[in-house]
Amino acid sequence: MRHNIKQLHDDIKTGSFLALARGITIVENGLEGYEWLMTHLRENHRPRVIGITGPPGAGKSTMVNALLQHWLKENKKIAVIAVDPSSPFNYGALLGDRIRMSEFYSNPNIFIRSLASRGALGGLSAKIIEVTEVVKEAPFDLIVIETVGVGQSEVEIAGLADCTIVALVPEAGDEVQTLKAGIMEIANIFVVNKADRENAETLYRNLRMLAHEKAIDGKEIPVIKTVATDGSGIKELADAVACYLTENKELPEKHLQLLTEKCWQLMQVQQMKSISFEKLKNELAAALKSTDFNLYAFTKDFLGRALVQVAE
Ligand SMILES: Nc1nc2c(ncn2[C@@H]2O[C@H](COP(=O)(O)OP(=O)(O)OP(=O)(O)O)[C@@H](O)[C@H]2O)c(=O)[nH]1
Ligand SMILES: [Mg+2]
Repeated sequence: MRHNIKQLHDDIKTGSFLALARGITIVENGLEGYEWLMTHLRENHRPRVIGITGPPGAGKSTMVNALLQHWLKENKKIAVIAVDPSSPFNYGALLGDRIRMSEFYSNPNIFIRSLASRGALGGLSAKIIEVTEVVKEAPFDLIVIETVGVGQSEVEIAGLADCTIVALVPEAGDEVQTLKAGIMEIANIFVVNKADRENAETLYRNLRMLAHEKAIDGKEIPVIKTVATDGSGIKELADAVACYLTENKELPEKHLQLLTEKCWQLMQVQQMKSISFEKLKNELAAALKSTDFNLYAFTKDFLGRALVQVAE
């Protein structure tokens, strides 16, 4: 088994899409080889990650589609991870995604994978960090992650991405003033998509004003108008992304936050492995017989002994 997973890892590194797809499945489902793979990833191999988030139906997939066409002309090799919205209302759009992106399925420079956002209530798929780490092993120039901007996911994607694009549509024009502070914080580039619609100009102006107010050291977040369906503004968007990535080579502070949280979770999982439910139950049953039983003192004592075992 160890040999097989090592071979799979080597094949991922040399660019086999088949191996990558298999690797993702292993990681997503915690199959045999999962731990070996996760502990053998190269930390410093980092294709840049671009996050695209925004409300349902803002045109994110259409935009990714248009960006792919642009990047393909530059001979780039790209992976797209689409995190499926779990809401049944998005099911139709989901099928739409498949159809729109299907023209790329046979392209040797484009790898597309959908992930279910199961489990993580309103947030990104619990496995998205691991899956991204595996995709980073493959020789891509860029990795694009599309998520629906609801709840926690926008914040998480900012931790995962080197550059976060927040896509908004004219329908949101009047709401910009009330936009959640969170979305302002995570956007590295704003896109006003569906610029062919009425009120696009209002949203654009409002965002520019907001970007001006929130400028850091005189640097404003770029706001770009696009019509993803006909490709207008896509070149400008791709240029803005390239420019941002060139100017920001360091890991974003939010990435450290995300990794710390992840590390914390991994430690919890690791720690809990040393705790047998049966043993806990038996010891608890015995301790309960004592007249001075105290659950909190018992827990502290039990955990202390379990941790000593982990350390050993
Ligand atoms: N008029 C117009 N329609 C657009 C534009 N971009 C996308 N659309 C349409 O908007 C609809 C939703 O587009 P998607 O790309 O599926 O949007 P999405 O943000 O990926 O949607 P979810 O993934 O479900 O959140 C589709 O019918 C698109 O054809 C645009 O610039 N102008
Ligand atoms: Mg989509």
